[in-house]
Amino acid sequence: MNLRVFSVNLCVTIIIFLPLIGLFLKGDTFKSTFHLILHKILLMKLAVVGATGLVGREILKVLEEREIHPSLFIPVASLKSIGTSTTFHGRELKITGHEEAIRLRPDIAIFSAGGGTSKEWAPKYAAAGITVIDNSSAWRMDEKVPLIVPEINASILSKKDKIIANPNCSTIQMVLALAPLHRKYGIRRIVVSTYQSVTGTGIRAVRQLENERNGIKGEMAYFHPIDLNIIPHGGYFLDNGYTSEEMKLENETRKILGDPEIGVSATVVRVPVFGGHSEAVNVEFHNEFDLKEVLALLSSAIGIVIQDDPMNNIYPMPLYSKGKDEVFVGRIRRDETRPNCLNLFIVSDNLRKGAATNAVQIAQYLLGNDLPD
Ligand code: 2RA
Repeated sequence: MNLRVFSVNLCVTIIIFLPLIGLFLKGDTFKSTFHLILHKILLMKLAVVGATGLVGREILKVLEEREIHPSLFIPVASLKSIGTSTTFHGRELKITGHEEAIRLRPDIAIFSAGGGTSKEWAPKYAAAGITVIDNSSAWRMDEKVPLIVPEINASILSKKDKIIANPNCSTIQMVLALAPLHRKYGIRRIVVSTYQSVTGTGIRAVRQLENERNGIKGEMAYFHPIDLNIIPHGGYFLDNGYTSEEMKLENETRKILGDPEIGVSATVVRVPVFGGHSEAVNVEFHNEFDLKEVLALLSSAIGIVIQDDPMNNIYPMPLYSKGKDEVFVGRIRRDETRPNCLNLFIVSDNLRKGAATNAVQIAQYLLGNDLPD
């Protein structure tokens, strides 16, 4: 269906039904419901850039699950996808190009189309007054760009922020679990080894693993076979011997937790799984901790699910995190070799909380809050 026809239909439906809702709701309830509907449904226009990619498709799914119905929804993708279509809330919508998307002036554009596209186009959307939530690494370490995990630091957002960065998947799940512990005990140092799903590399890597499992010779996303293997190489190698993916974990963690003194040492490993990223994390605190209190802090943290009953074989695993929004934490135990040190195992679906869900949560925060100037 044509974008315009879709949005006109939706507006007409809402205008007809609003007075009917008013018959059942009185006074303030009606006013606040009216305001909510007006603000969140009638006025909100949303674009998703990279709508046909692995993360883009997940963003559409998360928006649908959360019953977010923008008055105008603009799926944007690269030149080769223009003219094709995608389905959103059961409606088929044509894929649009950037110029047309900017002309339609969405309130928010969620980008998930790679660093090059974000570098080039995010400033153009922002200059047109559109707030960009960017999933790539293009803007994350820019001092003027907030790097947001809503449960931790959405309160730093202001109306001036026209480009907002979504952190890397492996960072999001780690900091979500560590933030409540950092607030209480102060993190001195983190040593993390990751076991990252092929979905983090993209559709070519998913196909490589599928092909290898099925004995089919096909395109290689990695230099090496990934099935029956693990590859200690995520992103590209830098002069210091670390990979770009490792440095993201190090730098982004410090920025989100707001503490440049935290030491982070990361090793990123790609493993032949589809479901999510796993992380073995060793954390050293400035202050003493009590293990029961650690469990209590994690249990009450929003978005965290504790799976920690090893005697009954209960611990987080990527197979079971797939399609879920939570971050799963288990194997919580003291590092007995050093004071104030804790070990944890942290698992989450990198396409969900690690990308799509976090981006949609940022959009929801923008819509649900009157940001300061
Ligand atoms: C990965 N950097 O390698 C990706 C996801 N953002 O898993």
